[in-house]
Amino acid sequence: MWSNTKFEFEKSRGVLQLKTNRVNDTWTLIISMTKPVLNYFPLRGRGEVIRLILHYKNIEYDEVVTDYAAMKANKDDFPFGQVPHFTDSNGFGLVQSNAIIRHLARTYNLYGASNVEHAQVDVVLDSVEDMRQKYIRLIYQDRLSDAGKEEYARNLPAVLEPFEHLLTKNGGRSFVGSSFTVADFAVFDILDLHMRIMPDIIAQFPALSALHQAIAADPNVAAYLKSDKRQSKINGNSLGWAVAVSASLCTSKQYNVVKST
Ligand SMILES: N[C@@H](CCC(=O)N[C@@H](CS)C(=O)NCC(=O)O)C(=O)O
Repeated sequence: MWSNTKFEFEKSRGVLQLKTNRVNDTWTLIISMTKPVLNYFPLRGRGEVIRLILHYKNIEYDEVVTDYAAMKANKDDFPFGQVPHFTDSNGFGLVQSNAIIRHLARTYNLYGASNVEHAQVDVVLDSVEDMRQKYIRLIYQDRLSDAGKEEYARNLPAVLEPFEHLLTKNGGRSFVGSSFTVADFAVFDILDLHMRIMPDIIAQFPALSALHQAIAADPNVAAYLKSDKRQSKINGNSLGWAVAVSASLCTSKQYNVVKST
């Protein structure tokens, strides 16, 4: 019945239509697909792992810079009054960076190949979150003070050691299974943050350093890292570079720029 039928996809304004060349064919299948949208501040922060995953998978997405007042007023889309907020290609929206990362993992097959591997990915993601909480304290509460940095640097090797061990035990190429999962991107990001403030300590961990290099060398990721799509600001208070830059961005300022990938 369909042997002589030609099919053609046409994409317009986020709608994918499947058309045929059959005479009097009255139907058109419309598959509703929208470009994913990341709503976040114009900085890396908790948006960066999401961006890395999307670029790695070569997924086109739009980026909306958070309008702070609108976010606080919109309890449906931002139930906790915070971003990141992500809308997937089916129009489903959610908050909580780690929920978004797991949703991307399931959507784009970056969650390992079995129940056990999903759990192993979760172990790494939650451990990165523990580490991020420490980093956030250093950046926002201690404001990267010399005393804060000194104590942080003393403890950092013990924090990194379990990551190095897990990665080495799995062969060094990725944390779980034999190819990258979202866990590897989460670790890449937290390492990348630390390489800017304590590069010498990260360099003491060969497997982690090699993973960082391997992810940075992936063609899609490499293109993103050197593109102007990568935010230059790292944190909301602009600390986190070897040299601090000015201007607070994670504040009540309103942003309504729409950046398209
Ligand atoms: N647990 C949340 C934390 C989100 C979060 O801290 N978001 C900050 C972005 S830097 C925010 O929206 N801050 C604005 C506010 O709390 O008013 C997640 O992982 O997404």
